[in-house]
Amino acid sequence: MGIVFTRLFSSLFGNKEARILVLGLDNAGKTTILYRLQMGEVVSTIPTIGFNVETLQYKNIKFQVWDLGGQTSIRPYWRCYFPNTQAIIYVVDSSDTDRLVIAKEEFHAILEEDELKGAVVLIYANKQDLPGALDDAAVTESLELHKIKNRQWAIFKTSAIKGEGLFEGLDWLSNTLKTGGGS
Ligand code: G3D
Ligand code: MG
Repeated sequence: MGIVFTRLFSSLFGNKEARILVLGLDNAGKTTILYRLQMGEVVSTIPTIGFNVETLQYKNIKFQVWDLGGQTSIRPYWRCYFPNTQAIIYVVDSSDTDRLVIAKEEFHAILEEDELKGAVVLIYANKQDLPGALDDAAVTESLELHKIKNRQWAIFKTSAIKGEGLFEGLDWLSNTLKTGGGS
């Protein structure tokens, strides 16, 4: 995955600082995906404001990960991480049907953020290896992805544990960013 990633992303943003946010509810598989990219050291910080952010830096591209949901009081601090975000990777536990409504609400709230208006969205319908996992069409419906306006998006079925589907999603993402999305 590391080599694939280098090929797809190394020349993508020139020297411009770029940010890709990896978001979703806790337990969706975000941290697993970050390690799967095998791009180097994942640095975990717990700012005094109290939410954990994992960062993976590859050249001028920062991947930043945190859990959505939970305490509303810390949410304003999320905005520190919004500038220069070209893409959002939204990770869903496709087997956690009880929390899909919350996953949907958190997702649409993030899309409402002004500073993220230009970001391209890649959705990972993760944990496809688990019995009872919803497929991409069902996750599309649950997240009400048809409501997304004025931005490019795509959904991919993944199993972070098995490493399946992640590359296909990143391939779409890099192609979309190359042709001017996420500006
Ligand atoms: P998070 O960072 O979004 O909170 P994690 O999620 O990456 O910590 O993953 C939460 C749990 O889900 C972990 O299990 C992890 O191994 C598991 N997981 C992540 N992706 C997949 C997947 O595609 N399939 C399956 N079956 N499990 C997955 P533990 O047991 O370590 O808590
Ligand atoms: Mg995590």
